[in-house]
Amino acid sequence: MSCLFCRIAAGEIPATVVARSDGAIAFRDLSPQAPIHVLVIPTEHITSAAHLAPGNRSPVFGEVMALAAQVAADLGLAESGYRLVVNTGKDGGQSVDHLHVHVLGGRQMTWPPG
Ligand code: DGP
Repeated sequence: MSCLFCRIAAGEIPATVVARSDGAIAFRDLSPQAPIHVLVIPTEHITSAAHLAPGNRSPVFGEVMALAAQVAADLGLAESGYRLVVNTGKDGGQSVDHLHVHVLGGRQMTWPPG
């Protein structure tokens, strides 16, 4: 298995896991860009948001988004707010080719993003 996040999901590479659900796993980002920075991934390999086919893939992404919201709430971000980011492809700044949602919080976010 060569995909980094597949290996994290399989427990082959250590990560600080903060939550799991059926089909998704959440763990701390190795290089945090905010006081709270968690990645939420589907346990099955999906390369990017661009690879979500209409219909059959939607439940998986729904599971990922539901876990992202749960993690944000569990980490105390529900009231203050937070940002969910899905970098997609080269221009989107995606560096790991396994779909992931960044959960960023604990500081005021700025707009536009860089
Ligand atoms: P992106 O640039 O959107 O593809 O985000 C990839 C993120 O993955 C980036 O914020 C750093 C994080 N990351 C890369 N390698 C590892 C790792 O081995 N463990 C963890 N926990 N995070 C990683």
